[in-house]
Amino acid sequence: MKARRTWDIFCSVVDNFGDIGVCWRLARQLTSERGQSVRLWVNDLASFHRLCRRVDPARELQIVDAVEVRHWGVPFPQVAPADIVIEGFGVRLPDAYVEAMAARSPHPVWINLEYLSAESWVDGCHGLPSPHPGLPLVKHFFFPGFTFATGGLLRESGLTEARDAFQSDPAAMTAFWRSLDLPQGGALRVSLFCYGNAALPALVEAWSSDRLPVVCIVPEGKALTQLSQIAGQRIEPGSRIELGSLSVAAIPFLDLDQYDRLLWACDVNFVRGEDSFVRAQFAARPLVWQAYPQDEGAHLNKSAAFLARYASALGTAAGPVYCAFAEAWNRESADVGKYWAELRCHRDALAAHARNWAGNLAAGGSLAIKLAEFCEDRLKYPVF
Ligand code: TRH
Repeated sequence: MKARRTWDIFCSVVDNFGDIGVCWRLARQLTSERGQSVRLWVNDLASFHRLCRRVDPARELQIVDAVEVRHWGVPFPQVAPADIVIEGFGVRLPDAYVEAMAARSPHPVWINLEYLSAESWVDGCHGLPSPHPGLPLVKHFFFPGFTFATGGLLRESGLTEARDAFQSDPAAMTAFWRSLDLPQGGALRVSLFCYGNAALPALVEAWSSDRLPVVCIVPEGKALTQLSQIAGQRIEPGSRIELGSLSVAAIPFLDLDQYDRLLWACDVNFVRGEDSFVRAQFAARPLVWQAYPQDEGAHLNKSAAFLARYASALGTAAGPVYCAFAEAWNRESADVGKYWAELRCHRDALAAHARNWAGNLAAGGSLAIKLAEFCEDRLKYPVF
């Protein structure tokens, strides 16, 4: 019998969607699969609403999928801290709340949920404690990752079955494309979710002049804005433009579960950041990842670490060209245009590999379950 613990998850949306995507997935899974009592504090409910339409941006307190969703405003209300406190991605907790944590008996388990990286140092840092400099509290670092020594990846139970059922059901696929007002069949379907990328014009050029027709499906956002600039015309969500062999289909920003279906339905997915990156891997379709651009090229190390893992089983033909393309995409180099024609010749190998990769991802374990167990151990055997 699992203990029903209370959780406070703190999420600060800065300028993108990954933080709330991850925190929302975690909150949902802890309640639905572990029966936990979760309160999710979010500073920006409007961004949250774009991922989950049932969230009302105007409400300070609401219950969504059994999660208590609270607006994280200023001043922060006086509340009793939960058994387990999660700060999403190093966000700073309200001072009064931290003081209340120190005054509580027993002290809450305090976790900093970190960003995902495939770099090997993560294995040694996952789970490390960091004592508070002035209060009797210890924070633990919890790292998602690809090996069993890390916290694993967020994966709800039933994900593989739901994906396989969708991908093997032509009627479901047709209904999905119809819901987006897009016809089915014919061209290679590519979804595009990226940061502004100086390599995009070269990729668009390669797609438009290729003999293989490509439909590029782009949710509203930075990629669509850049595509509009490249095309020299504003492309509205719901509209479609033709550029030689390339057809650009602009769609609205989808909610989280519909976005999953887009990843499941496309032949290739360009993704970014953290959460879409993970979901594209679980989609079992070839992916190209753009790491969140950081100063001094730290994102290039992240991309290289992932490629070293991902491409190792791709074989000597497809592996090098896949890596060359993905590196060029992250370096924002026009070389992507040069590599595209070669890359798409390896479509079958890439598709087979994506399927195997998705199957092997379970090796690192399920993040929500590992996190719940990690916290339960610390509640049973507290440090202070
Ligand atoms: O939005 P992001 O760029 O978020 C990033 C990353 O988390 C990064 O690590 C962090 O440092 C930075 O923010 C501040 O990319 P990410 O992580 O893929 O998050 C996008 C979320 O949006 C993901 O949960 C999927 C969701 N999404 C939809 O729900 N519908 C859509 O149509 C699209 C395109 C995305």
